Amino acid sequence: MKKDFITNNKVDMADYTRALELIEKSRYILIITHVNPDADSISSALALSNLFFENKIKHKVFNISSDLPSNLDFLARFDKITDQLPKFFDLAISVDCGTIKRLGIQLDKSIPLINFDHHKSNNDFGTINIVDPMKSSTAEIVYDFFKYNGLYITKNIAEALYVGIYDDSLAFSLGRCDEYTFDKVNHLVEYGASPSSIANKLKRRDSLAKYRIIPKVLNSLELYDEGKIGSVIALHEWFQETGAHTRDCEDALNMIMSMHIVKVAFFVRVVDNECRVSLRSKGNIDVSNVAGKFNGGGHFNAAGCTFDSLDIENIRQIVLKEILETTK
Ligand SMILES: [Mn+2]
Repeated sequence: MKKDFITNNKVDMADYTRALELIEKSRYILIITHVNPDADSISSALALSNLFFENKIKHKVFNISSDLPSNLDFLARFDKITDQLPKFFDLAISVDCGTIKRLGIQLDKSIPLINFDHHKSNNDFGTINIVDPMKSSTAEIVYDFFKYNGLYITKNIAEALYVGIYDDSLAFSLGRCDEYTFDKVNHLVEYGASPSSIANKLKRRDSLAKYRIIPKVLNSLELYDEGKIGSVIALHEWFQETGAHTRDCEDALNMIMSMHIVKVAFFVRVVDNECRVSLRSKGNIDVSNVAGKFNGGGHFNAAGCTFDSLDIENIRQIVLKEILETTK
């Protein structure tokens, strides 16, 4: 099992061992999820948190904000995630943080950091770096960490890892999903993750507000370059009018991407007093490069960046120009 289950791995196998050794000798561990956390970051953190809890390893799961995706509330130890830093910790573990900025805090240089991630933009900012951009999700990399070290995957851990892989691969629809991904998912189901129950909890608990704001967002659609490029926006007042959360309109971008003619799409909205841009593409268009031009990052087909300016229409034009440059 140890020999053949990760034959496509870019990670140095010895790092899995080193990471576990470091975990075992630490007195208090801080697991850090990224700013604007997604299912992959939270799930990867909770898989580790459940392992630590079951083995009486002192730790906290931290996010800079207390505003977490509530559809993940069924995962074990979700309610233990905190926005308060402990007074003492002698090991930090970041999960799914593509850049050190994504941690949301500045770590003391003397504290060792284990960096679990799958972003192309990751520049190995940790003491131990377990980074592989070919993986569907960070959860898949955390799964490998469990397997390689012979750690037991409980039902709670299996559920968390399944959620991370399922969500980050857009329900197994992205190119980074391969036979190894399905092999892992198969095992996670054997260990107790229920695909139907998880899909129901993740996808079928939407608010009414979501269906009030999405039509507004879709209505803002503009197409360029004979429909190959699409953009949508969300105005600040739409959130106030509908009571929707920022996360409620994220599906609108996937809807635009589902149109046959659209090859690249982006979404501009104001969140927390800055303009956030999400980019998606199909096939061989690298949107992480576009995001990189504006100090953002991400993956080949899904990336993002932020702007200090709140001028949505202006930012729409700036990003469009960059995409036209990239795709011409
Ligand atoms: Mn991820």
